[in-house]
Amino acid sequence: LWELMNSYIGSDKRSIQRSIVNHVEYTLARSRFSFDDFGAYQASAFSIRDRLIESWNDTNEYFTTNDSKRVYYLSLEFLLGRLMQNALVNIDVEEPYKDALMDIGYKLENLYEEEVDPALGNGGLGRLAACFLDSMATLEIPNWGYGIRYDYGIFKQGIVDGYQVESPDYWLSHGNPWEIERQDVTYHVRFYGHVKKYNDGGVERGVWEGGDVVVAQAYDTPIPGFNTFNCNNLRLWRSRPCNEFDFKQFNAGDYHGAIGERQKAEYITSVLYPNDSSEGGKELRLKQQYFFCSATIRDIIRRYKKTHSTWNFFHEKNQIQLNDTHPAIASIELLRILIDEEKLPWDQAWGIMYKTFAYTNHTVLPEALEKWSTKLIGNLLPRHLDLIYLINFFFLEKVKQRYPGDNSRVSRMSLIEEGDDKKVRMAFLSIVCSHTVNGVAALHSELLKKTIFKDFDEMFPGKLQNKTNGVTPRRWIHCCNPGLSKLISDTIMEEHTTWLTNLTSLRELSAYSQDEDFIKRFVQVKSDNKLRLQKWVKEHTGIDIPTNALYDVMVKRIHEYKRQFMNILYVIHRYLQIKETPQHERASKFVPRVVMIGGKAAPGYANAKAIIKLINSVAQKINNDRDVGELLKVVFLPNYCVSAAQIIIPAAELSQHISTAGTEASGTSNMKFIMNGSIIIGTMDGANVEIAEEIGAENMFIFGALVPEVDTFRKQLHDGRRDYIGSRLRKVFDAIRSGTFGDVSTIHGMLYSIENGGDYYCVCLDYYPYLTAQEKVDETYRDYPKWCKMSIEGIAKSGKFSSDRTIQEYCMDIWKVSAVSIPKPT
Ligand code: 26Q
Repeated sequence: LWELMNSYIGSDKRSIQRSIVNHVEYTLARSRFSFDDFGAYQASAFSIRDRLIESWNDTNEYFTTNDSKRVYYLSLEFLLGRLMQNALVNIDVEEPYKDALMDIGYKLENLYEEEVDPALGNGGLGRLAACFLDSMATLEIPNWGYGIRYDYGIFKQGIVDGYQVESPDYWLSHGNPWEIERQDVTYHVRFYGHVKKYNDGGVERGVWEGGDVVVAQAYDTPIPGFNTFNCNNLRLWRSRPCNEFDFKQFNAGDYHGAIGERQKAEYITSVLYPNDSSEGGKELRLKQQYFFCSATIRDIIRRYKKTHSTWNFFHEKNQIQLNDTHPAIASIELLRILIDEEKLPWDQAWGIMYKTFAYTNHTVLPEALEKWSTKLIGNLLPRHLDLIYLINFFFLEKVKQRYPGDNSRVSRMSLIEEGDDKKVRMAFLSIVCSHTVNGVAALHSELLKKTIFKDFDEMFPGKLQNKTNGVTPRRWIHCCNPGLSKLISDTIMEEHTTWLTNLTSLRELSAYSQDEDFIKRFVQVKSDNKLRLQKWVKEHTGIDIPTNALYDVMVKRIHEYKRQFMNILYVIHRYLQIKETPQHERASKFVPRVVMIGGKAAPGYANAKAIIKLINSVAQKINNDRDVGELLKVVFLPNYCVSAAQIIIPAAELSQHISTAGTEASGTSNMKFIMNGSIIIGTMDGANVEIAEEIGAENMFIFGALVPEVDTFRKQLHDGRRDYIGSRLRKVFDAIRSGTFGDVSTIHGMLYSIENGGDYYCVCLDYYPYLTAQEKVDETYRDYPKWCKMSIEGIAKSGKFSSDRTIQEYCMDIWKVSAVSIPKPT
């Protein structure tokens, strides 16, 4: 068979061209002699995929032969972004493909633009999963990601009359050349039904029968590492109807009814839930969670059984990481299979599960913690609810033993929240079922120990760890900012292949933060990127923005806690100030600015939508005020997504990360922005704290209340304090209400609430410190060499925030797994 196979595809121009043209002819069945950019994109993608499949196969075979320990990353979201450039860069053939395509009349950059963004995630959590996949492949960690192949990713955001309108993102409409459909990898997944219990020599076991059965089918996307032959996998599950089970209905003559039943099965993986703080109680969401967890656990067991005949080594060979509680039911599914199907004793089954799972928490906001009604679980997954009750019983026995008489602690720690509608606390369940739990930034992990997980930290000291997030510098420096990447390579005299996997070597740039030649080139790169963004803005909004202005950016999901609202209040203030200043004094008082804000609001989140409307209304007014001219422009960047981020972030000079202290678990765009030479204006929240530690507080604009001050202010609000709106803020509120920005009545509710004790996110507390920090921004920008020095120091000291560092820490402290390097084919 070896002889039959074309052994490894060459990287010379002719081989590349031949493979592309072959795909045009045989895969796309289009004419070799005329194909458009989209055809060229598809054919190139297939040609690249062929290369990935070679190393994918070798990698998996090698791991199996060597019985390598594997890590499985379970997530309901993978926000991969476009794959073509990433694949070319990682396998180091971007230049050869560029040349080969140029020769036959295509520009590679144009082909990149033909790819749809696979947007199977909401925001930070999904993008983190994607960065982790890149780092694990790069670090040669045997890893597979597991998730759902949604037909519809996160909705597309349009802006009509200033309001957000959502439209479906049917990303598969032109096919997906990156995935491999696995007709042969399928599992049956059961819902509803009933459980028969029996006693098996003292162990209670269950038989789960009846209900509905659907099929999970696998789709694989190869995940190449950077500068390695290793290629990992992302396996996404799609739901399909099950053939065996609806014969009866067909035979009874109910043809339409039977087809309808089949369609219900497909519905499970139709659409990603567009909420990035949990939305309570939707049965379909729980179905999605269990559906993919069940298929995943069976797949992992099947792989393990290929090389093992006992359960003794399961946890030593497999580590499963839960990306938040969304896949938490996976641990119960493993336990169920071990007890009911594999017939293991309880203690052994429990031990295997416990030693296999670890859980990452991404929020301390109590309202964002997942809770599922026991009624819902009991109906959909009856056996799992049994097991959860059993786990809770054993667990609470231990709590009572440890803290005799402390009843309030027992009810606080119970996995079940009592009440009319009893609920399972999924975070507590995940803690109890995992060997390790982690937060995503130092401050966040400390807060977990002090607040929502305090009792658990006391009972299991050391179980809660910190793993500060990171981002992949391959996508977030090299791909999105090729100019900067080249400047870095030239300056520190290293190939990008070296520093991109050893990001702390960026420190060498520090020596050049005041070097005239370097600064000149740095400024050139930034202004090229600003030009690129200027074009993008014109194309997507119709708005003309100047390039000789400070580019001030805030892009992230719209939330009250993130405080885009405070940003726009300041913009209004700045506008009013400009208007009050006589023309001839303006140039010396104000630095020209373009304020850009982008992000999606969850479709049901009224206040977030009202904030978007306010931003657009303010933009409309200011941009059309000839009197203000180019001194201030405001843009709402529509449909923020990974591919937009790759244009926006490299062009930013200032970026805003201004959440209320204690609310943003980490943030990851803050890391991307500093790597691209943007200075942060921000609060002491999430990973900003560690960024300040690394790059020095003097290289950021830090302001605002710290966590204890936030607590105090909230107490005062609670006790009736109402004197917190100063005169300058009052003026801004008045301007909004008086109709200066047209009809923005949707925001009036929020204004009223903030004025009347409802300022939970402390906008008024931080407003004045924010103004002061903004003044400092202007003052510094006027001293441009100083500004450049600060941004270069930021880049130089951003090395800690490579997701390679994060993954190394997970490997050492949680998974205890090491690299397995696939030998290069000869
Ligand atoms: C839960 C239940 C039902 C429906 C939706 C959800 C849901 C979906 C997505 C809940 C939360 C999310 C996403 C959360 C998220 O993105 N969190 C962010 O994670 C980043 C990576 O750790 C952090 O940097 C951010 O601070 C955190 O907000």
